[in-house]
Amino acid sequence: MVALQTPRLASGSVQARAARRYRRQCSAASPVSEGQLCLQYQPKVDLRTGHMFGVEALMRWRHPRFGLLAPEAFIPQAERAGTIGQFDTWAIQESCRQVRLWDVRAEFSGSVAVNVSALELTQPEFIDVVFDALERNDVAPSRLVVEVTESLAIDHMERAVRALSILSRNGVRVALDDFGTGYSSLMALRFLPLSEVKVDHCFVKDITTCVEDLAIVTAIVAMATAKGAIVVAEGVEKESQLVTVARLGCHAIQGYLTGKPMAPEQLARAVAEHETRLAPREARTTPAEPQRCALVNG
Ligand code: G
Ligand code: MN
Repeated sequence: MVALQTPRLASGSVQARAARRYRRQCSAASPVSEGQLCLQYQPKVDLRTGHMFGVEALMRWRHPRFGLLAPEAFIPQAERAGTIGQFDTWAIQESCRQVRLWDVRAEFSGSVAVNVSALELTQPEFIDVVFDALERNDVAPSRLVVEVTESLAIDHMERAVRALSILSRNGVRVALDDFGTGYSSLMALRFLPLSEVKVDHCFVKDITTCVEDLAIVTAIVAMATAKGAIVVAEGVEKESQLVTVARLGCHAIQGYLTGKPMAPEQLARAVAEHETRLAPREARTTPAEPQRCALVNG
C-alpha cells in the first residue's frame, strides 16, 4: 500500500478536509477491492406459519488483523467518505449470486433483504445496479428486499421515493429498517412504497414489562398494516418477547431466538432443520381438513 504524505494544512481548511476524506476513502475502499467482505444471513420467521420466509444479509469485513468486523465498525466511515456505494453494490450483487446458488441447490426459496444507504439509492445508477444483478443471476425481483434506514431516507426523501417506487413497481420489495428511531418516521411511512416495516430492537427489548413499548409497537402495527406492509419485530431473543409481539399483531420476527446471522451454508442447514421440525406440527393440523370439506360440500 502507498504511504500517504500528510500535508501541513490548517485543520479546518478545505484542503485539510479533502486530505482527511482521501485518507478515509483509501482505507474504507480496501475491503471491497481486496475481496475481504462477506455476508451473513439472519432468518426472519413468519409468526403465523412458522416458516423462514426471508433473511437479512448482514455485511462483515474479514479484517486481516482484527478478524470479523461488524458493519458499525466501517460503514459509517464509508458513508462519510462517500465510498458507501461500492459496499452497497457489492452487497446487492453478492446477495443475488447467493440467491441463485440457493435456488440451484434447492436450499432456500425465500427473499434476501439488503441494507442500502440512502446516499446510494438516490444515485442515478442505483436502479441499474439492482436490475443488472437480478438479471445476471436470473433472480426474480420479488426475491430481493431493499432495506432502508428511515433517518437516512428522510434526508433524500424525494429522490428516495422516486427510486424505490421504480423498484417497487417492478417487483422489488422495500423494507423500512429500525423503525421508530429516526426523527421523521411518519414521513417515511407515509411516502415510501413499503412492504415491510421493521420494529427496532430497542422497542422489543423490554416489551414484556414496559407499557410505553407496548403502546409504541401497537401503534406501529396499526400504521404499517393500514399501509399494507407487514411488521417484523427485530432483536427477539426470548420466547416471552415472541409471544408478546405476536399478540400485538407483528407478522414476523428476526432475532437470536430464531437464528443468529450465519454463513450461507449454515443458513441452508438451518432452513432444512427448521422445516423438518415444522412438518410434524403441520401434519397435526390436517384433521381439520375433512371437517372443512364436509362443510363446503354440505
Ligand atoms: O438495524 P439492523 O436490522 O440492520 O441490525 C441488525 C444487527 O442486529 C446485526 O448486526 C445483528 O447481528 C444484530 N442482531 C440481530 N438479532 C439480534 C438479537 O436478537 N439481539 C441483539 N442484541 N442483536 C441482534
Ligand atoms: Mn437492517
